[in-house]
Amino acid sequence: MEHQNKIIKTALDDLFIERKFGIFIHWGLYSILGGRWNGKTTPYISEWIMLREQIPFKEYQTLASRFNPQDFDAEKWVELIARSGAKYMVVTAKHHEGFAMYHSKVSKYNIVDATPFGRDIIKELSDAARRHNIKFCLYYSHDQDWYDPNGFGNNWDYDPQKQDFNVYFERKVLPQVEELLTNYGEIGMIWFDTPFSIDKANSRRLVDFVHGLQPACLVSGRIGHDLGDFAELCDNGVPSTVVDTEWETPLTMNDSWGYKIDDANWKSAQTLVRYLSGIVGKGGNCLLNIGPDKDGNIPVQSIDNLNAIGRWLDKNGKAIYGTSHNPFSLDYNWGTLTCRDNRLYLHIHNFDDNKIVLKGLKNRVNAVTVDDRPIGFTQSDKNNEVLEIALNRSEQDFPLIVCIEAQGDIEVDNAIMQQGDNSVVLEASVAANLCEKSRLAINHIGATDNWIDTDELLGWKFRIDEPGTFDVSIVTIGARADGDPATPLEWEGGHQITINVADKSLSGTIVKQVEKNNPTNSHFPFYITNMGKVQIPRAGEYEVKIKADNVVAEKRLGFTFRSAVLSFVSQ
Ligand code: FHN
Repeated sequence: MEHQNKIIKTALDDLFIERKFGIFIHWGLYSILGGRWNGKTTPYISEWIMLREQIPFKEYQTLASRFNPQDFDAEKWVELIARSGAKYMVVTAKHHEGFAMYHSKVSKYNIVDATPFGRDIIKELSDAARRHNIKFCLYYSHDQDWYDPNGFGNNWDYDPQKQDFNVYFERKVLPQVEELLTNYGEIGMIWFDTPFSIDKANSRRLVDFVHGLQPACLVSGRIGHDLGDFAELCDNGVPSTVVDTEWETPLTMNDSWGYKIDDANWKSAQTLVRYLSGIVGKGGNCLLNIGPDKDGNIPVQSIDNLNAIGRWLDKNGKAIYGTSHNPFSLDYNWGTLTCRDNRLYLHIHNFDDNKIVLKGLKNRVNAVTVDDRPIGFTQSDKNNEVLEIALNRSEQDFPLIVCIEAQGDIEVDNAIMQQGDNSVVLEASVAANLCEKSRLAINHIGATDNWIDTDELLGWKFRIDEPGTFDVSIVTIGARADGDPATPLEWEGGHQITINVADKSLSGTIVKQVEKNNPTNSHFPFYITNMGKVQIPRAGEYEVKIKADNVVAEKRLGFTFRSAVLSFVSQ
């Protein structure tokens, strides 16, 4: 056991310290449909079309006879992935539709036996990945299988009462996982997903089975029952502050994972680099998705984005690979940080001023550089704590990386302080939970889950150096009550909230007064309620407490609280 733990630790370090950035590939029979069925566009993500449109498996399986992606070229795909700066890739070997994208002896419903194409793309991609030093990993839907009579999820062809998950698990899952871990060389990770029905014993069995076949193969957090080797955050989930364990976020480039003709909601390369930098700053890995089409072509928007990310990483990779997360308790309003040894990398996502303020660095600074060019800075003598860096706004194209070379190992003051614009941000994820019997949890987008009770109480201590008048606002965020990944976000308001700031109480009702772009995650916008003004007349340490006097929970969401913000108005 100890030996096995060591092997896993080495594999985790390789993936989560050194590699940081991977590419997800969703490719299957659903790619032929591109999200359209009977002349209409299926809502949400395209690889769920079989379930969404309740397509009988007998009809759906005929898609296989149309699968002939003549343009597929494993070498070209992997070359692009390598050029993007990604260091690992995860390919769907079998998604929820139940179709194996490799030559399986267990089920004839596979790409070699059931399509005119007849080639094993997993074999071709695994060979190409090895040539390019990309860690090769596989996605396998171990719980949902809408083709197998005993797999989970298909209740339009099969009667769930008559299904026996164990039969599917024994006859399909275990033998197919064995094929995947036996016939394609070293597999870096196996990405299980949607553990909706699997019991703990089977999750455990599958983990042990994987490690028995390949001890260094990591098991994703979505195996079920928290038995994975690392945490998998929700789709497109970016936490608000550092999560101090190995974790990964799967990220879409538009909204769908599988190819979807009518999904034009592409993120720009700049947005994607911000996601990558924001995720790495919080200690995670970014797994960015591409959904090739029925002919084996990667959408041109994805190709352009990957090339642009690669150019950014060529220049700035030192601030990503091999780094550790932001050493401060919060991100700054200008962006995030990473560090290695005595170097701090500032990832500047936005700046309105011509300078950046960094508070709380205890070390003296030797030099500040952008692209190895020294730039001007001042460091106040008092505890070295305020560092101001002069920046030229024209350098704002992409997250700009500023490198601080400090004297000695980085040491920081982790108190919550005012930002450069004198505002104070109090994130739910770093609050003290002051309620003994709390049922609250912080979810993968940094908001409270389960704030339904009125005895919940969160609090923070923070420091004010620039006293004055502040506008107090509360930021909430949407969530998915039923846990269905393929539905839109919901939100609940109408809660009566009291926030006590430096001994002054403000009460109000949570409404969507302002909708604001969430700077680190376009999928989860912020809804802001203004609560009023407070005066903090003197510098010093203060407290904020927040409680709900009444919570509306008709949709079972409750108060999805993300942060309280004190915006500086005047002195
Ligand atoms: O249901 C799947 C979905 O199709 C896609 O594969 C994503 C990727 O993270 N995982 C599930 C939803 O969370």
